[in-house]
Amino acid sequence: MGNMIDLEKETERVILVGVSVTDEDDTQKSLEELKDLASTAGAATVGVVIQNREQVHPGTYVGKGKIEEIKGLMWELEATGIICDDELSPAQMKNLQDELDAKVMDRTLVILDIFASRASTSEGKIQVELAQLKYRQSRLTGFGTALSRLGGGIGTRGPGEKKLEMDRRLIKGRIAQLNRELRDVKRHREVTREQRSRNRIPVAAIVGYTNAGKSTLLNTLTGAGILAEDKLFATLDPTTRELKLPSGQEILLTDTVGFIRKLPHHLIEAFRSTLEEARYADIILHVVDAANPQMDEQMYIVYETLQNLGVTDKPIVTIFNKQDKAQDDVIIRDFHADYTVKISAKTREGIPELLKTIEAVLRQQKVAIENLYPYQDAAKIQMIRRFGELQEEEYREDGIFVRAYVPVDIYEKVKVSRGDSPKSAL
Ligand SMILES: Nc1nc2c(ncn2[C@@H]2O[C@H](COP(=O)(O)OP(=O)(O)OP(=O)(O)O)[C@@H](O)[C@H]2O)c(=O)[nH]1
Ligand SMILES: [Mg+2]
Repeated sequence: MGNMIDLEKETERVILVGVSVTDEDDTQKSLEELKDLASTAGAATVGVVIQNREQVHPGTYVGKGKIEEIKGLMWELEATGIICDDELSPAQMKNLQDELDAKVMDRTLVILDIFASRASTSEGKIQVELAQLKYRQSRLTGFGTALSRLGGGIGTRGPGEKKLEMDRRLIKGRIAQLNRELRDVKRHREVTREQRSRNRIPVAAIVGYTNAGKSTLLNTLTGAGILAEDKLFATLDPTTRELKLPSGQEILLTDTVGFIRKLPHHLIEAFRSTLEEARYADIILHVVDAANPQMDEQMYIVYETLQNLGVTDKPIVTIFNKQDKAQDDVIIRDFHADYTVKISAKTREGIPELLKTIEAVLRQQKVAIENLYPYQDAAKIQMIRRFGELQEEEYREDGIFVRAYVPVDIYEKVKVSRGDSPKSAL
Protein backbone atom coordinates (compact mmCIF):
# COMPACT_ATOMS: atom_id res chain seq x y z
CA MET A 1 0.00 0.00 0.00
CA GLY A 2 2.82 2.34 0.88
CA ASN A 3 4.18 1.99 -2.58
CA MET A 4 0.96 3.10 -4.16
CA ILE A 5 0.94 6.27 -2.13
CA ASP A 6 4.47 7.03 -3.25
CA LEU A 7 3.47 6.53 -6.83
CA GLU A 8 0.55 8.84 -6.45
CA LYS A 9 2.76 11.52 -5.01
CA GLU A 10 4.89 11.46 -8.14
CA THR A 11 2.00 11.83 -10.55
CA GLU A 12 1.63 15.27 -12.01
CA ARG A 13 -1.70 16.85 -11.17
CA VAL A 14 -2.74 19.19 -13.90
CA ILE A 15 -5.47 21.68 -14.70
CA LEU A 16 -6.43 21.88 -18.37
CA VAL A 17 -7.00 25.33 -19.81
CA GLY A 18 -8.79 26.10 -23.07
CA VAL A 19 -9.99 29.22 -24.82
CA SER A 20 -13.29 29.15 -26.68
CA VAL A 21 -13.45 31.83 -29.36
CA THR A 22 -16.86 31.15 -30.88
CA ASP A 23 -20.06 29.57 -29.64
CA GLU A 24 -19.85 26.52 -31.83
CA ASP A 25 -16.17 25.63 -31.69
CA ASP A 26 -15.03 22.29 -30.36
CA THR A 27 -13.11 23.45 -27.28
CA GLN A 28 -15.03 21.05 -25.02
CA LYS A 29 -14.20 18.03 -27.20
CA SER A 30 -10.65 19.15 -27.72
CA LEU A 31 -10.22 19.36 -23.93
CA GLU A 32 -11.63 15.88 -23.45
CA GLU A 33 -8.99 14.66 -25.85
CA LEU A 34 -6.32 16.69 -24.06
CA LYS A 35 -7.32 14.85 -20.89
CA ASP A 36 -6.62 11.54 -22.65
CA LEU A 37 -3.33 12.89 -23.92
CA ALA A 38 -2.36 14.01 -20.41
CA SER A 39 -3.21 10.65 -18.93
CA THR A 40 -1.25 8.87 -21.67
CA ALA A 41 1.69 11.07 -20.70
CA GLY A 42 1.23 10.08 -17.06
CA ALA A 43 -0.51 13.14 -15.65
CA ALA A 44 -3.80 13.20 -13.77
CA THR A 45 -6.30 15.88 -14.71
CA VAL A 46 -7.74 17.47 -11.58
CA GLY A 47 -9.59 20.38 -13.15
CA VAL A 48 -10.68 22.03 -16.38
CA VAL A 49 -10.98 25.75 -17.05
CA ILE A 50 -12.52 27.24 -20.20
CA GLN A 51 -12.43 30.92 -20.99
CA ASN A 52 -14.78 32.45 -23.52
CA ARG A 53 -12.86 35.18 -25.25
CA GLU A 54 -12.94 36.87 -28.60
CA GLN A 55 -9.39 35.74 -29.12
CA VAL A 56 -6.56 34.09 -27.26
CA HIS A 57 -4.73 36.62 -25.04
CA PRO A 58 -1.52 37.39 -26.94
CA GLY A 59 0.58 37.81 -23.79
CA THR A 60 -0.84 35.27 -21.35
CA TYR A 61 -3.20 33.01 -23.37
CA VAL A 62 -6.06 33.72 -20.92
CA GLY A 63 -7.01 37.06 -19.38
CA LYS A 64 -5.96 38.45 -16.04
CA GLY A 65 -9.12 37.47 -14.17
CA LYS A 66 -8.85 33.91 -15.42
CA ILE A 67 -5.25 33.67 -14.25
CA GLU A 68 -6.37 34.57 -10.73
CA GLU A 69 -9.09 31.94 -10.92
CA ILE A 70 -6.59 29.31 -12.05
CA LYS A 71 -4.24 30.28 -9.23
CA GLY A 72 -6.95 29.72 -6.65
CA LEU A 73 -8.01 26.47 -8.24
CA MET A 74 -4.45 25.18 -8.32
CA TRP A 75 -4.07 25.82 -4.63
CA GLU A 76 -7.41 24.26 -3.84
CA LEU A 77 -6.87 21.13 -5.97
CA GLU A 78 -3.17 20.81 -5.18
CA ALA A 79 -2.32 20.96 -8.86
CA THR A 80 1.32 20.89 -9.93
CA GLY A 81 0.86 22.52 -13.30
CA ILE A 82 -1.42 23.52 -16.13
CA ILE A 83 -1.72 22.36 -19.73
CA CYS A 84 -3.05 24.84 -22.28
CA ASP A 85 -4.95 23.37 -25.21
CA ASP A 86 -3.12 25.37 -27.90
CA GLU A 87 0.55 25.76 -28.63
CA LEU A 88 1.76 28.68 -26.53
CA SER A 89 4.16 31.27 -27.84
CA PRO A 90 7.44 31.45 -25.93
CA ALA A 91 6.29 34.73 -24.38
CA GLN A 92 2.92 33.34 -23.30
CA MET A 93 4.64 30.40 -21.69
CA LYS A 94 7.11 32.55 -19.80
CA ASN A 95 4.50 35.04 -18.63
CA LEU A 96 2.16 32.34 -17.41
CA GLN A 97 5.00 30.66 -15.60
CA ASP A 98 5.88 33.91 -13.85
CA GLU A 99 2.27 34.59 -12.91
CA LEU A 100 1.46 31.11 -11.64
CA ASP A 101 4.86 30.04 -10.35
CA ALA A 102 4.05 26.54 -11.56
CA LYS A 103 4.80 24.26 -14.46
CA VAL A 104 3.11 25.54 -17.63
CA MET A 105 2.70 23.14 -20.51
CA ASP A 106 0.82 23.10 -23.79
CA ARG A 107 -0.80 20.51 -26.05
CA THR A 108 2.25 20.34 -28.29
CA LEU A 109 4.58 19.57 -25.39
CA VAL A 110 2.34 16.73 -24.24
CA ILE A 111 2.13 15.19 -27.72
CA LEU A 112 5.90 15.51 -28.13
CA ASP A 113 6.37 13.84 -24.76
CA ILE A 114 4.16 10.90 -25.76
CA PHE A 115 5.98 10.53 -29.05
CA ALA A 116 9.28 10.64 -27.19
CA SER A 117 8.38 7.81 -24.88
CA ARG A 118 7.06 5.74 -27.82
CA ALA A 119 9.86 6.10 -30.35
CA SER A 120 11.71 2.84 -30.75
CA THR A 121 13.47 2.76 -34.10
CA SER A 122 16.42 4.98 -34.86
CA GLU A 123 14.38 6.90 -37.39
CA GLY A 124 11.58 7.50 -34.90
CA LYS A 125 14.08 8.68 -32.31
CA ILE A 126 15.74 11.11 -34.68
CA GLN A 127 12.38 12.49 -35.74
CA VAL A 128 11.17 13.00 -32.18
CA GLU A 129 14.38 14.59 -30.98
CA LEU A 130 14.34 16.93 -33.93
CA ALA A 131 10.77 18.00 -33.22
CA GLN A 132 11.55 18.47 -29.52
CA LEU A 133 14.64 20.55 -30.17
CA LYS A 134 12.81 22.79 -32.59
CA TYR A 135 10.06 23.29 -30.07
CA ARG A 136 12.52 24.10 -27.30
CA GLN A 137 14.82 26.19 -29.39
CA SER A 138 12.74 29.28 -28.76
CA ARG A 139 11.55 28.43 -25.27
CA LEU A 140 12.93 28.13 -21.78
CA THR A 141 14.67 24.84 -21.23
CA GLY A 142 13.51 24.17 -17.71
CA PHE A 143 10.32 24.71 -15.81
CA GLY A 144 11.82 26.72 -12.97
CA THR A 145 11.22 25.56 -9.43
CA ALA A 146 8.24 23.46 -10.48
CA LEU A 147 10.52 21.10 -12.36
CA SER A 148 13.06 20.64 -9.60
CA ARG A 149 10.23 19.96 -7.19
CA LEU A 150 8.90 17.20 -9.44
CA GLY A 151 12.18 16.07 -10.92
CA GLY A 152 10.59 14.81 -14.12
CA GLY A 153 7.22 14.45 -15.75
CA ILE A 154 5.88 15.77 -19.03
CA GLY A 155 8.45 17.54 -21.11
CA THR A 156 11.46 15.83 -19.62
CA ARG A 157 11.34 12.59 -21.60
CA GLY A 158 13.00 11.96 -24.89
CA PRO A 159 15.77 10.28 -26.81
CA GLY A 160 18.04 13.26 -26.27
CA GLU A 161 17.03 13.84 -22.66
CA LYS A 162 20.36 15.22 -21.52
CA LYS A 163 21.04 17.04 -24.74
CA LEU A 164 17.84 19.02 -24.28
CA GLU A 165 19.57 20.92 -21.53
CA MET A 166 22.13 22.27 -24.00
CA ASP A 167 22.34 25.92 -24.78
CA ARG A 168 20.85 27.34 -27.94
CA ARG A 169 24.09 27.42 -29.88
CA LEU A 170 24.60 23.70 -29.43
CA ILE A 171 20.96 22.99 -30.19
CA LYS A 172 21.42 24.55 -33.61
CA GLY A 173 24.34 22.25 -34.39
CA ARG A 174 22.50 19.22 -33.12
CA ILE A 175 19.47 20.06 -35.31
CA ALA A 176 21.71 20.25 -38.36
CA GLN A 177 23.27 16.89 -37.49
CA LEU A 178 19.88 15.24 -36.96
CA ASN A 179 18.67 16.62 -40.27
CA ARG A 180 21.63 15.01 -42.00
CA GLU A 181 20.96 11.67 -40.30
CA LEU A 182 17.32 11.91 -41.28
CA ARG A 183 18.25 12.49 -44.90
CA ASP A 184 20.27 9.27 -44.90
CA VAL A 185 17.41 7.32 -43.39
CA LYS A 186 15.08 8.81 -45.97
CA ARG A 187 17.32 7.77 -48.81
CA HIS A 188 17.31 4.24 -47.44
CA ARG A 189 13.52 4.32 -47.20
CA GLU A 190 13.23 5.43 -50.80
CA VAL A 191 15.41 2.54 -51.93
CA THR A 192 13.25 0.07 -50.03
CA ARG A 193 10.16 1.62 -51.53
CA GLU A 194 11.60 1.35 -55.00
CA GLN A 195 12.44 -2.30 -54.50
CA ARG A 196 8.96 -2.87 -53.28
CA SER A 197 7.40 -1.31 -56.32
CA ARG A 198 9.72 -3.27 -58.57
CA ASN A 199 8.35 -6.34 -56.86
CA ARG A 200 4.93 -5.14 -57.91
CA ILE A 201 3.18 -6.25 -54.79
CA PRO A 202 0.42 -3.70 -54.18
CA VAL A 203 0.67 -1.69 -50.98
CA ALA A 204 -2.24 -0.66 -48.79
CA ALA A 205 -1.64 2.01 -46.14
CA ILE A 206 -3.73 1.77 -42.99
CA VAL A 207 -4.45 5.32 -41.85
CA GLY A 208 -6.79 6.84 -39.32
CA TYR A 209 -7.26 8.80 -36.15
CA THR A 210 -5.21 7.68 -33.19
CA ASN A 211 -6.78 4.80 -31.25
CA ALA A 212 -9.13 3.87 -34.13
CA GLY A 213 -7.82 0.31 -34.19
CA LYS A 214 -5.28 0.37 -37.03
CA SER A 215 -2.73 -1.89 -35.33
CA THR A 216 -5.44 -4.22 -34.08
CA LEU A 217 -6.66 -4.58 -37.66
CA LEU A 218 -3.18 -5.35 -38.96
CA ASN A 219 -2.78 -7.93 -36.19
CA THR A 220 -6.14 -9.49 -36.99
CA LEU A 221 -5.35 -9.70 -40.68
CA THR A 222 -1.75 -10.85 -40.50
CA GLY A 223 -1.01 -11.92 -36.94
CA ALA A 224 1.64 -9.23 -36.93
CA GLY A 225 1.91 -9.09 -33.14
CA ILE A 226 2.22 -5.31 -32.98
CA LEU A 227 1.48 -3.41 -29.83
CA ALA A 228 -2.15 -2.30 -29.81
CA GLU A 229 -3.20 -0.35 -26.79
CA ASP A 230 -5.99 1.78 -25.48
CA LYS A 231 -3.57 4.67 -25.51
CA LEU A 232 -3.02 7.51 -27.90
CA PHE A 233 -0.14 7.10 -30.34
CA ALA A 234 0.61 3.49 -29.49
CA THR A 235 2.21 3.20 -32.92
CA LEU A 236 4.98 5.49 -34.11
CA ASP A 237 7.01 3.48 -36.53
CA PRO A 238 5.37 2.10 -39.62
CA THR A 239 5.14 -1.69 -39.71
CA THR A 240 4.64 -3.55 -42.95
CA ARG A 241 3.30 -7.08 -43.24
CA GLU A 242 2.34 -9.30 -46.12
CA LEU A 243 -1.21 -10.52 -46.48
CA LYS A 244 -2.44 -13.24 -48.80
CA LEU A 245 -5.94 -12.48 -50.02
CA PRO A 246 -8.47 -15.29 -50.51
CA SER A 247 -7.86 -15.03 -54.26
CA GLY A 248 -4.23 -15.94 -53.64
CA GLN A 249 -2.90 -12.49 -54.45
CA GLU A 250 -0.43 -10.92 -52.06
CA ILE A 251 -0.63 -7.40 -50.72
CA LEU A 252 1.56 -5.39 -48.34
CA LEU A 253 -0.20 -3.68 -45.43
CA THR A 254 1.47 -0.77 -43.68
CA ASP A 255 0.36 0.42 -40.26
CA THR A 256 1.05 4.12 -39.69
CA VAL A 257 1.15 6.85 -37.06
CA GLY A 258 -2.30 7.97 -35.96
CA PHE A 259 -3.59 11.45 -36.69
CA ILE A 260 -4.98 13.88 -34.14
CA ARG A 261 -6.42 17.38 -34.19
CA LYS A 262 -3.87 20.15 -33.79
CA LEU A 263 -1.00 17.80 -34.65
CA PRO A 264 2.06 19.95 -33.87
CA HIS A 265 3.62 21.26 -37.05
CA HIS A 266 7.13 20.41 -35.82
CA LEU A 267 6.00 16.81 -35.64
CA ILE A 268 4.43 16.85 -39.09
CA GLU A 269 7.69 18.24 -40.44
CA ALA A 270 9.86 15.73 -38.61
CA PHE A 271 7.58 12.78 -39.32
CA ARG A 272 6.84 13.73 -42.90
CA SER A 273 8.63 10.74 -44.39
CA THR A 274 6.87 8.35 -42.03
CA LEU A 275 3.50 9.95 -42.60
CA GLU A 276 4.10 9.93 -46.30
CA GLU A 277 3.97 6.14 -46.42
CA ALA A 278 0.38 6.67 -47.50
CA ARG A 279 1.52 8.66 -50.51
CA TYR A 280 3.18 5.66 -52.08
CA ALA A 281 0.38 3.24 -51.40
CA ASP A 282 -1.96 1.83 -54.01
CA ILE A 283 -4.92 1.80 -51.65
CA ILE A 284 -5.81 3.77 -48.52
CA LEU A 285 -7.52 1.82 -45.78
CA HIS A 286 -9.09 4.43 -43.54
CA VAL A 287 -9.90 2.96 -40.13
CA VAL A 288 -12.61 4.80 -38.18
CA ASP A 289 -13.61 4.21 -34.57
CA ALA A 290 -17.35 3.92 -35.18
CA ALA A 291 -18.00 3.69 -31.44
CA ASN A 292 -16.51 7.10 -30.82
CA PRO A 293 -19.05 9.92 -30.56
CA GLN A 294 -16.55 12.18 -32.29
CA MET A 295 -16.28 9.91 -35.31
CA ASP A 296 -17.27 12.59 -37.83
CA GLU A 297 -14.77 15.18 -36.62
CA GLN A 298 -12.06 12.55 -36.54
CA MET A 299 -12.76 11.54 -40.13
CA TYR A 300 -12.64 15.16 -41.15
CA ILE A 301 -9.23 15.61 -39.50
CA VAL A 302 -7.89 12.48 -41.19
CA TYR A 303 -8.86 13.79 -44.64
CA GLU A 304 -7.47 17.20 -43.83
CA THR A 305 -4.14 15.65 -42.81
CA LEU A 306 -4.04 13.40 -45.87
CA GLN A 307 -4.59 16.43 -48.04
CA ASN A 308 -1.74 18.27 -46.31
CA LEU A 309 0.52 15.33 -47.02
CA GLY A 310 -0.43 15.36 -50.68
CA VAL A 311 -2.31 12.08 -50.54
CA THR A 312 -5.09 12.55 -53.06
CA ASP A 313 -6.53 10.51 -55.90
CA LYS A 314 -6.13 7.13 -54.29
CA PRO A 315 -8.87 4.59 -53.88
CA ILE A 316 -10.13 4.83 -50.29
CA VAL A 317 -11.81 2.06 -48.36
CA THR A 318 -13.31 3.43 -45.16
CA ILE A 319 -13.50 0.81 -42.45
CA PHE A 320 -16.01 1.50 -39.70
CA ASN A 321 -14.35 -0.44 -36.92
CA LYS A 322 -15.46 -1.45 -33.40
CA GLN A 323 -18.93 -2.57 -34.56
CA ASP A 324 -19.02 -4.83 -31.50
CA LYS A 325 -19.47 -1.78 -29.33
CA ALA A 326 -20.87 0.79 -31.77
CA GLN A 327 -24.50 1.78 -31.50
CA ASP A 328 -26.72 0.34 -34.22
CA ASP A 329 -28.57 3.53 -34.95
CA VAL A 330 -25.49 5.58 -35.78
CA ILE A 331 -25.58 6.74 -39.36
CA ILE A 332 -22.32 6.02 -41.08
CA ARG A 333 -21.38 7.64 -44.31
CA ASP A 334 -18.23 8.91 -45.89
CA PHE A 335 -18.39 10.90 -49.08
CA HIS A 336 -14.64 10.65 -49.56
CA ALA A 337 -14.66 6.87 -49.65
CA ASP A 338 -14.94 4.70 -52.72
CA TYR A 339 -16.04 1.79 -50.55
CA THR A 340 -17.20 1.43 -46.97
CA VAL A 341 -17.15 -1.68 -44.78
CA LYS A 342 -18.29 -2.29 -41.22
CA ILE A 343 -16.04 -4.51 -39.16
CA SER A 344 -14.82 -5.35 -35.70
CA ALA A 345 -11.11 -5.98 -35.68
CA LYS A 346 -11.63 -7.56 -32.29
CA THR A 347 -14.37 -10.10 -33.09
CA ARG A 348 -13.42 -10.47 -36.79
CA GLU A 349 -16.96 -9.53 -37.79
CA GLY A 350 -16.93 -8.15 -41.33
CA ILE A 351 -13.36 -9.23 -42.10
CA PRO A 352 -14.34 -11.45 -45.06
CA GLU A 353 -16.25 -8.51 -46.60
CA LEU A 354 -13.24 -6.29 -46.08
CA LEU A 355 -10.99 -8.73 -47.91
CA LYS A 356 -13.48 -8.96 -50.75
CA THR A 357 -13.57 -5.19 -50.97
CA ILE A 358 -9.77 -4.95 -51.13
CA GLU A 359 -9.82 -7.51 -53.94
CA ALA A 360 -12.46 -5.49 -55.75
CA VAL A 361 -10.34 -2.34 -55.55
CA LEU A 362 -7.27 -4.18 -56.81
CA ARG A 363 -9.26 -5.72 -59.62
CA GLN A 364 -10.19 -2.27 -60.86
CA GLN A 365 -6.53 -1.62 -61.42
CA LYS A 366 -6.18 -4.84 -63.40
CA VAL A 367 -6.87 -6.31 -66.78
CA ALA A 368 -8.72 -9.51 -67.47
CA ILE A 369 -6.84 -12.16 -69.46
CA GLU A 370 -7.79 -15.49 -70.99
CA ASN A 371 -4.80 -17.40 -72.29
CA LEU A 372 -3.72 -20.86 -73.26
CA TYR A 373 -0.13 -21.36 -72.12
CA PRO A 374 2.22 -24.07 -73.31
CA TYR A 375 3.32 -26.35 -70.48
CA GLN A 376 6.82 -24.87 -70.39
CA ASP A 377 5.30 -21.48 -69.46
CA ALA A 378 4.52 -22.54 -65.90
CA ALA A 379 6.64 -19.68 -64.58
CA LYS A 380 4.22 -17.17 -66.06
CA ILE A 381 1.32 -18.84 -64.33
CA GLN A 382 3.29 -18.73 -61.11
CA MET A 383 3.64 -15.00 -61.63
CA ILE A 384 -0.07 -14.55 -62.27
CA ARG A 385 -0.84 -16.45 -59.12
CA ARG A 386 1.46 -14.25 -57.07
CA PHE A 387 0.70 -10.79 -58.42
CA GLY A 388 -2.68 -11.24 -60.00
CA GLU A 389 -5.85 -13.09 -59.32
CA LEU A 390 -6.11 -16.53 -60.84
CA GLN A 391 -9.77 -17.26 -61.55
CA GLU A 392 -9.56 -20.46 -63.51
CA GLU A 393 -6.80 -22.86 -64.44
CA GLU A 394 -7.40 -25.90 -66.55
CA TYR A 395 -4.87 -28.48 -67.71
CA ARG A 396 -5.73 -29.36 -71.27
CA GLU A 397 -4.09 -31.50 -73.85
CA ASP A 398 -2.76 -28.51 -75.76
CA GLY A 399 -1.64 -26.45 -72.77
CA ILE A 400 -2.83 -24.73 -69.60
CA PHE A 401 -5.90 -22.58 -69.98
CA VAL A 402 -5.94 -19.61 -67.61
CA ARG A 403 -8.54 -17.00 -66.83
CA ALA A 404 -7.23 -14.25 -64.53
CA TYR A 405 -6.96 -10.59 -63.61
CA VAL A 406 -3.44 -9.22 -63.75
CA PRO A 407 -1.98 -5.83 -62.82
CA VAL A 408 -1.41 -3.64 -65.87
CA ASP A 409 2.33 -3.58 -65.29
CA ILE A 410 2.85 -7.33 -65.45
CA TYR A 411 0.42 -7.77 -68.33
CA GLU A 412 3.23 -7.69 -70.88
CA LYS A 413 5.27 -10.25 -68.97
CA VAL A 414 2.59 -12.88 -68.83
CA LYS A 415 1.47 -12.60 -72.43
CA VAL A 416 1.70 -15.78 -74.44
CA SER A 417 4.65 -15.23 -76.73
CA ARG A 418 3.79 -15.82 -80.38
CA GLY A 419 6.59 -18.27 -81.05
CA ASP A 420 5.64 -20.75 -78.40
CA SER A 421 1.90 -20.35 -78.51
CA PRO A 422 0.38 -23.82 -78.83
CA LYS A 423 -2.14 -22.47 -81.33
CA SER A 424 0.51 -21.14 -83.69
CA ALA A 425 2.16 -24.55 -83.55
CA LEU A 426 -0.91 -26.11 -85.13
N1 LIG B 1 -14.23 -3.10 -28.81
C1 LIG B 1 -13.31 -3.00 -29.76
N2 LIG B 1 -12.12 -2.47 -29.46
C2 LIG B 1 -11.20 -2.38 -30.44
C3 LIG B 1 -11.46 -2.83 -31.77
N3 LIG B 1 -10.35 -2.58 -32.52
C4 LIG B 1 -9.44 -2.01 -31.69
N4 LIG B 1 -9.94 -1.89 -30.44
C5 LIG B 1 -9.28 -1.34 -29.25
O1 LIG B 1 -8.97 0.03 -29.48
C6 LIG B 1 -7.75 0.38 -28.85
C7 LIG B 1 -6.80 1.02 -29.84
O2 LIG B 1 -6.41 0.05 -30.78
P1 LIG B 1 -5.06 0.20 -31.63
O3 LIG B 1 -5.08 -0.91 -32.62
O4 LIG B 1 -3.88 0.35 -30.75
O5 LIG B 1 -5.36 1.59 -32.36
P2 LIG B 1 -4.42 2.39 -33.37
O6 LIG B 1 -5.33 2.98 -34.38
O7 LIG B 1 -3.33 1.53 -33.86
O8 LIG B 1 -3.89 3.54 -32.41
P3 LIG B 1 -2.51 4.37 -32.46
O9 LIG B 1 -1.40 3.48 -32.85
O10 LIG B 1 -2.42 4.85 -31.06
O11 LIG B 1 -2.75 5.49 -33.42
C8 LIG B 1 -7.20 -0.90 -28.22
O12 LIG B 1 -7.56 -0.93 -26.88
C9 LIG B 1 -7.93 -2.00 -29.01
O13 LIG B 1 -8.07 -3.17 -28.25
C10 LIG B 1 -12.74 -3.40 -32.05
O14 LIG B 1 -13.09 -3.83 -33.17
N5 LIG B 1 -13.62 -3.45 -31.01
MG1 LIG C 1 -1.33 1.67 -33.68
